[in-house]
Amino acid sequence: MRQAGRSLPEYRALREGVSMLEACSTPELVVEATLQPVRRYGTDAAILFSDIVLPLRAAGVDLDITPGVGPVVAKPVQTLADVEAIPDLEPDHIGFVSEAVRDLVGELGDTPLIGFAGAPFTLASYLIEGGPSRTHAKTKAMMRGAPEVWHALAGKLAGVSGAFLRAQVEAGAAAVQLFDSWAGALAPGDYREYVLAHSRRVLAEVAATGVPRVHFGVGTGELLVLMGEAGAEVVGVDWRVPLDVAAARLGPRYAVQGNLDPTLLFAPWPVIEAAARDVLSRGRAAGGHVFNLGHGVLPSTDPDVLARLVDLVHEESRPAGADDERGQ
Ligand code: 1CP
Repeated sequence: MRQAGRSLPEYRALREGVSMLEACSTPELVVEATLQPVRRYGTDAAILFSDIVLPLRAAGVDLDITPGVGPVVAKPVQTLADVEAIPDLEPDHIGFVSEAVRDLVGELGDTPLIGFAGAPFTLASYLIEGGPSRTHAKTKAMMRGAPEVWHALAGKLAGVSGAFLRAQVEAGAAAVQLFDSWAGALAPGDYREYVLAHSRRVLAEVAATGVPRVHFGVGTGELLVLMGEAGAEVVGVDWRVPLDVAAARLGPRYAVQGNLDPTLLFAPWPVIEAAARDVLSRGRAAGGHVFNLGHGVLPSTDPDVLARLVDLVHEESRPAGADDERGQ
């Protein structure tokens, strides 16, 4: 449940007067913000409190996360010289992340920690557009009009994200997720030509460690097979594609993750319950299923509804014969 913390009063209190990137760079705050939703909901895993643009900023790219907007880049990337000016990510740029991960693994005990990174396309879009974009028009213009600049940028970002994932796994993360949130803007042919090889390089960076790799994007129904081919064991699915349909596309080799529509959490409980049961039952068609929302938790979501949802999923997915010690 990405950004589950944002709907919590204890998260808002923790972040009072502290910018997002400052919070992500302070191990004690990272540990506390990561633990808050786990404490409240008893989820089966924690996701590191950080952001996909953090390693870029740590490497020296001038960017910030602006409240109500998202990542904003001071000098958008246009030329090969701009790409070459982006430093590679060195382990000592992100020592504070490694420290937070090590501390968290100690605090979490048996609860696994999921590390993550942004995929080259999604990161490139922020760098080229200068911030969030609805159309990704400049990004696509660079792909088609200056493919050598595009591939240099995506290659550089594959190196940054791969190094970021590796550092988290080396510090103890038990699984990783690669977020290509905006890849759904691409037709499959463009994904294959301009993106797949770069994302494959990121996932390959942690292949030898054996940690499960989740690959997720929004609106990626037509890309699920390609995203699996990029080297994931688990393919994240947003709420638009029923999980049994996703499973039929992917075949039994892959597990799926998802995919309750986050806006459904504003419906009356019986509606939520029926929808969650439907997700669980469709998920049984896949090689494995990690229950999740189809995208991040909206900040105005009622924490009590999330708690009830987690309890329902635990109740429904409890193995036959398990006793009440499950999840302790
Ligand atoms: O749940 C967690 O807190 C986990 C940590 C986490 C993760 C996994 C955050 C904290 N961000 C992310 C990933 C992330 N960041 C993605 C990929 C997942 C997704 O599809 O959303 C993306 C696209 C971003 C970029 C980003 N950072 C946005 C989206 C803006 C846009 O382009 O529309 C926003 C709003 C942020 C800020 C952010 N990151 C995280 C939090 C808690 C916040 C909110 C800011 C705050 O609390 O001040």
